[in-house]
Amino acid sequence: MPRRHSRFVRIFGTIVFAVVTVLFAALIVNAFMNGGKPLTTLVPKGPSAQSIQNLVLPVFAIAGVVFVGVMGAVVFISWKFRETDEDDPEEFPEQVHGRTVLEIGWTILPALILAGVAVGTVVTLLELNKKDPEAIQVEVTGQQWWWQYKYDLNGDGNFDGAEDITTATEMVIPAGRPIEVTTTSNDVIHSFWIPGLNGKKDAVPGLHSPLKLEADDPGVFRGQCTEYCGLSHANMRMLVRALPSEEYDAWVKNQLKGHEAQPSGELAKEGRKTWESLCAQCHVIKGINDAKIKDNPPPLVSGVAPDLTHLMTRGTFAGSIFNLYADVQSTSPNSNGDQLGTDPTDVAAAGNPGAALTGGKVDEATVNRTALEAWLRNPPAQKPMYAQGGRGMPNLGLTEVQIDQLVAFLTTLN
Ligand code: HEC
Ligand SMILES: [Cu+2]
Repeated sequence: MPRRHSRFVRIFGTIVFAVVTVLFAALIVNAFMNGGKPLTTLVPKGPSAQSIQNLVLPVFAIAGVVFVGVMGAVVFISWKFRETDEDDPEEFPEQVHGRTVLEIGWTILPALILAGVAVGTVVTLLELNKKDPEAIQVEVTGQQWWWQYKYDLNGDGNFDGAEDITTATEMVIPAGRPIEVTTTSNDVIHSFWIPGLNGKKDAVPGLHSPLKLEADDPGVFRGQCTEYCGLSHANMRMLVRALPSEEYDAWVKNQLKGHEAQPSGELAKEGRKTWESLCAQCHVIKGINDAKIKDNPPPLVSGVAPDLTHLMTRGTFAGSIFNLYADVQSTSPNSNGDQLGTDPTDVAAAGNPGAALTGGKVDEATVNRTALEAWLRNPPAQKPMYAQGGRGMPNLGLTEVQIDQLVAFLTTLN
């Protein structure tokens, strides 16, 4: 008795095949539509990302041709040589062996394709890793769950000199100039990734790994830690702010300053006192406790908390998950409708410090007090952290009066 598939099985199989094909095609098309995706890898905004793109597109095209060719052949052959009513299921098919030209062909062709891809890959890698004597040196350190940036401005190989900069959460760079980043970590393995500017680079404790970045134009570029690093891994974002050259120079000049003088205003003066008694064991404000903290590192696994010297020059805080400046309406909200802008020229979406970015006056009306107060009231409620284990900022049980004082003081840190 010949074995036959029922009509039902055949129709069902055809439908499943069609659905899978359509879904797969939709997946590919969706991947190439960039609207609303701040972390797209397909819209390069700098030379390194462009080199990667120049490699990815042809490789993807070749892979696509191979995929369609092989799958097409599989479908065609399955259909052409399918079992029909005339076939005798007991019959043993004719055995064929040896087709030298074909065998050599399908051995050599893949080898040639892979060799071509390898050449392209090696050339791209060399290009991405080329040293640039003009580059600005920035050491990027990951820790649970935020990023620290140190700039070696005079190129002496030391990142902690008086003429160097330490900052957190946001990396500020001049547009059109190469930056040589070195990634490392203070606790577990993280991974630094700004898809608009380059690929990923793991941040591994004890290792210093190079990564070149450059933004073609001013704007803000989003990133996300891409190596699972514990509780708030998903809330460990990064933000690169590329500025026109003169604005960057002004930013540098301001970052080099400290805060020796008392702030003006009674509330802010009280806030400074509260800060010195409750916060100074962890956070540095240059001019106030930078010397002291060197001998008494913070009680944290990473041994460091974000530098707050120029807090108000940043648009975001706590791993770039909250806007420090009022939730200005983004002109390019992402597909979830939130404020993670997708357009690098949409600076407001990343919290806009305005004049404060380069040391000018903080416009208090635009400060996102709600988010800042909520953070001080109970940080682990805003962002999951394991503070009792020395990972993250603890709830310090501040009173509303202390919070008001602290906000008054913090908003003087331009
Ligand atoms: C035990 C150490 C510790 C103490 C004490 C502490 N903090 Fe923090 N703070 C942290 C850590 C760690 C983070 C980073 C949290 C994150 O984003 O994952 C942080 C983040 C912050 C941030 C966000 C900074 C940024 O750029 O992302 C602010 C603002 C802040 N703290 C203010 C304060 C104030 C004000 C006090 C005192 C009332 C204080 N902290 C006390 C450890 C501490
Ligand atoms: Cu991480």
